[in-house]
Amino acid sequence: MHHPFTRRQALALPLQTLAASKALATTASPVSPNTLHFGPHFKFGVSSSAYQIEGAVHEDGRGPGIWDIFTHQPGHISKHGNGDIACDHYHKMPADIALIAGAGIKNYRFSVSWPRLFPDGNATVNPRGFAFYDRLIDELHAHNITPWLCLYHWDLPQALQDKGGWTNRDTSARLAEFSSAVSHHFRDRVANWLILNEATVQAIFGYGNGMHAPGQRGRVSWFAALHHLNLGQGLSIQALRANNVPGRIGTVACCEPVRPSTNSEADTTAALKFDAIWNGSVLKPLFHGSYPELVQEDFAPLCYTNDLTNIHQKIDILGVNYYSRLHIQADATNPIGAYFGPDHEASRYTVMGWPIEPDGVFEILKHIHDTYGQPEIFISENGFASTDNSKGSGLDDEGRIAYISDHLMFVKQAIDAGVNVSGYFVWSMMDSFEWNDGMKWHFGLVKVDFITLVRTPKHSYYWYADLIRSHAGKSLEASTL
Ligand code: GCO
Repeated sequence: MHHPFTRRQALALPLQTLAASKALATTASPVSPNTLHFGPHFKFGVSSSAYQIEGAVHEDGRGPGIWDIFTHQPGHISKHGNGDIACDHYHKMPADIALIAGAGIKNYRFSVSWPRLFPDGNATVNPRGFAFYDRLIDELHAHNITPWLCLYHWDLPQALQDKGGWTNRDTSARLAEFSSAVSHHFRDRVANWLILNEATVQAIFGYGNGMHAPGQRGRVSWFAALHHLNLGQGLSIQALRANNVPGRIGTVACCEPVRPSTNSEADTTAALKFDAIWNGSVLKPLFHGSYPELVQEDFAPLCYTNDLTNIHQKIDILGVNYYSRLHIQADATNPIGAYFGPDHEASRYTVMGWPIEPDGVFEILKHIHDTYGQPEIFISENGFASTDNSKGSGLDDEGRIAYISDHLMFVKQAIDAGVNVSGYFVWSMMDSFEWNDGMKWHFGLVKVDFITLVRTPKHSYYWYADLIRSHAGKSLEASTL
């Protein structure tokens, strides 16, 4: 997801606490792969997104996207980072897929870049852009890896932003056209389609507080962006269904339990409102066809006849991105009067200042299951930030192993409690461009040296490979019975 917590870290964590928590985070003892059993059909995977890894932003006919513009304006990104080169995945793709295959990972979630496929944001196709994803998908199949294609992970063509971006209702229809064209092209080779990644994060950070591209601020643009993303998602699902796309269709949302920072009335009210936006304003219209009561007034002027019917679509699978609970306080300077505040509950944090609260994943999974009709869910992102280029090799990432195994244990508990969770994808396959934080934090199972672009698997990569191998063994046993 992203990242409130850059701000929260500044609010909540004095440096000593960070140092101590880092120690705590890295000393928790990881669960051995053999004690985590998910059965032979559970899908382990890794996730990435186009702008964060591809680079090659001016190559082969790609057009400008909102992140290209935003990252090159001063003051937006830590240490002037940008995705111009990122991991140079565009050129190193076969080696990267070989790394995924090397760990025995059978599922890969990636996104396609809209500006690479339709550089002007209109119907003009860039065949060289399609050729890149043709090669990527073929390479995945050659390694027996299932592609999970996400259509939109925040990289809107700048040409559409020039017409208002997600504040413009028309962008919803453009997304549906884009989704239709992409699904038509790859329909025979992609079985898992995910429309959006985290509509709320794009709306809040891109169009609410200006921390992400395109850097817009304000209450009106925040709600407009969120509604139009929801609408674009609904229209895209319909377009894929109309195309009779043979695969499964779903989307990805960042779903995290929200708590008030303190038990004051103001913080409690703020937290309820924030929850209604962060979780409710994506899930409720999708599954129930209405916005949560607390935000209905905010969305009312945006909802044209049939919008909610168009958003309310059946999906086959829901991707849940979970990193930690959100702790919210009243904040008069924020457009909705609520924003990230201190967390008085957590005892461990990642170096990024995000609390480590693995039980929160159980809580949110159970909530979604109970509230929204027991959908099939997979964890589409969960991961641990480190700063591994600063000292040492950065390969001994025991903190990441502990984080992943602790979260998996709570995913398992959710499954045992009846929640239909069919997979778990680590964020991320390799270190990559981390939005407004640039290259400061690293989430990868594989280290990327951003100067030499050399990739080196970390300890967590081997641990994950062992975990997957232990399941493969079980599958063999099962099939010989
Ligand atoms: C997000 C994205 C990822 C992030 C990851 C770590 O949710 O922000 O899906 O692009 O990089 O969540 O912040």
